[in-house]
Amino acid sequence: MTTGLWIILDHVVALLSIALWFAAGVTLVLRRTRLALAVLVAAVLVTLVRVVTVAILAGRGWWFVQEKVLLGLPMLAAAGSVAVLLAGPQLLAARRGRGVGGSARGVVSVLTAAYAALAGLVVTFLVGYPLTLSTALITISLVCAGALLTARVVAPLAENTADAGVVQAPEGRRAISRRRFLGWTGGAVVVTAAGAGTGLSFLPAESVTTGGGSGRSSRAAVSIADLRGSGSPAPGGMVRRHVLTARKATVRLPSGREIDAWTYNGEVPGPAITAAEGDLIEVRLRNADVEGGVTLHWHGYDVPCGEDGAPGVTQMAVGPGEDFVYRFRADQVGTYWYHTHYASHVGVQKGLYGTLVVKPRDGQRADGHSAAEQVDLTLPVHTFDGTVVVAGRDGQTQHPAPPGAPVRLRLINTDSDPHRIVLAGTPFRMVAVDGRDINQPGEVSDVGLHLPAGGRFDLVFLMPDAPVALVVDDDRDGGLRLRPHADAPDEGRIEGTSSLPELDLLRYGVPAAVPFGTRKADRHFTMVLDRGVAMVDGRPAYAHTVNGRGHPSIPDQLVTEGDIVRFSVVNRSLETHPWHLHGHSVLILSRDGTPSTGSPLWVDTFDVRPGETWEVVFRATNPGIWMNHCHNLPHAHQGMMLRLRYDGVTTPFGGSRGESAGHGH
Ligand SMILES: [Cu+2]
Repeated sequence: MTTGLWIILDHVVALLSIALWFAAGVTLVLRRTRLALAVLVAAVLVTLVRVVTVAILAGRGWWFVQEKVLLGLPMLAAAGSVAVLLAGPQLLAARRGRGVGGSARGVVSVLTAAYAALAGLVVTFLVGYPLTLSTALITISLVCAGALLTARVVAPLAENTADAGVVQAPEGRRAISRRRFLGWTGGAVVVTAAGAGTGLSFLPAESVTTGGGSGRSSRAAVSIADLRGSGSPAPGGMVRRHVLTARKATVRLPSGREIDAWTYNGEVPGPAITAAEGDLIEVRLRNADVEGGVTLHWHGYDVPCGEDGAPGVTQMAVGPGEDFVYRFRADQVGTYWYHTHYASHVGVQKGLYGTLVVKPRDGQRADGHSAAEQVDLTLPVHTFDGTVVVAGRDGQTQHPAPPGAPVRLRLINTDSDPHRIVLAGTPFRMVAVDGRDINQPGEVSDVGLHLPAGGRFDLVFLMPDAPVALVVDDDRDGGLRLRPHADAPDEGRIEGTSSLPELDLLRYGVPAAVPFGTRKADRHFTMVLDRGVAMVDGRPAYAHTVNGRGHPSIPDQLVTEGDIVRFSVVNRSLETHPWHLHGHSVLILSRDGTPSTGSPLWVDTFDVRPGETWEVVFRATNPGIWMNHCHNLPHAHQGMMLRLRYDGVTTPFGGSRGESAGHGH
């Protein structure tokens, strides 16, 4: 069973235990003695089951259980034990016909166990990892406060009925005054602990984490404004000039439907930027009328930091009437894309994106096909108003492809959620992932491909003498069709795609040498992804968090140029998080402890699904301050975003229309 399923099962068992402890308390109050005894036994048993589920989760990683092991379960174990010791004997006696079973103490102790069970689950949902002393103090105080209040409410009720005779006696009165004294003292302790916990939560957090490396800056400061791209192409290369004007426009989809879009040059996707290796790409971005601002981020392309398009970090957002020129050498071959990085959760979805494809200079690919012979389609996958569209800029979803022709499909997921891709009707090879070639990709067929948000897959095959269908999300009516000749039937073999197994990229292709040693890292950062209450852009929110915090309160990760840097990315939440580091590709080492055994897998976006733990590594060779975030863009907007900062690099762009002021990302 996957860790994600164990997380869900543990939540279910926790909910059940809460319900049973409360039911035990209520049946005790109602003096349904037999029922109360049965429910109490059930509550204890389910609590023991919970110990098992938590133990199994602990085996998957400490991150998944820390607050349960250190706070939730001990609290429930303590309160539950007291409840069993106080209420149990009375209930057993009542069952044998002696006494009425539910004393005030018994009721209070059982209900306190219920509060403890509830508090444990609330802490998991609202705070999660890491557990802090502040959280523990506040939680325990609240449970104790609940116990004290319950004692005040329940005790007189119980006494009025069961112990009516005793209360009037002098020793009864002494007991009451002793209880009052204990109540006030307990109340004072609880308020003090809660106050201390609350105070601790306001302590300023670290602003930088060093990942075990040096934190002291010995370097002369470099401004991001000076980390700009090369001014000229490589020998033999040319300058590829573009002007992209961001403006609102009405755009017609392939289906014929018209939508209100935000566009580059009035088109969605924006102009296709293509270049040959060694060319210089120069793009002037203008903003006509997109309020707030726009930028261009070259997704997956390791440009110099000043060209990266991260507002408030590498530049100011380009407001209406303003412009900005990006310039960088096309020295990475492959399939990439560009998009706005300002309020990108809205802008990209509305159409501010386009494709960037760089081909080898000599026209020959590693796979031996001549570039000129290929049917070469660049295909962003984008969802408009709930409809998934797979089409190039011509909007066509039907393409001719002569039998025997080498075909390359460049799939780009421009959405915030993953897509499942099936290529039906031909075997194929996945020759590149995120623009980087796979070593000796084997031929596959009848497999599903999991394309993360922001990710790219290059698929290559020889066109058969029959139609080929590209099916997205198992929707047989959508997607793309290639036809060998005009009178070929429309239908490829597209039935039953949902049952095809998923191709595991960690076992695809053949191992090869990597350019640096990956066993020892100079710095190691762990990012635990979850949901929880956190400050996001200065406001409290039910955020998507990294290590319990939201943007911009997540500490910067500090690296030094040349460092080997390792990330452990852990997903405690129930949603998929496509993790994306700017300015670098990362090498996948393992998923859930299982090492990558196929081709070296270099990616800029990797999907961390619920319960998964990924280990990746990269060498810090591109100085700057780089966004490091979830590429589910609404998640990033709701806090799941931080910065990787090279020692000595500074930014002058932290002011208005920066990241904090405008949620730019
Ligand atoms: Cu996410």
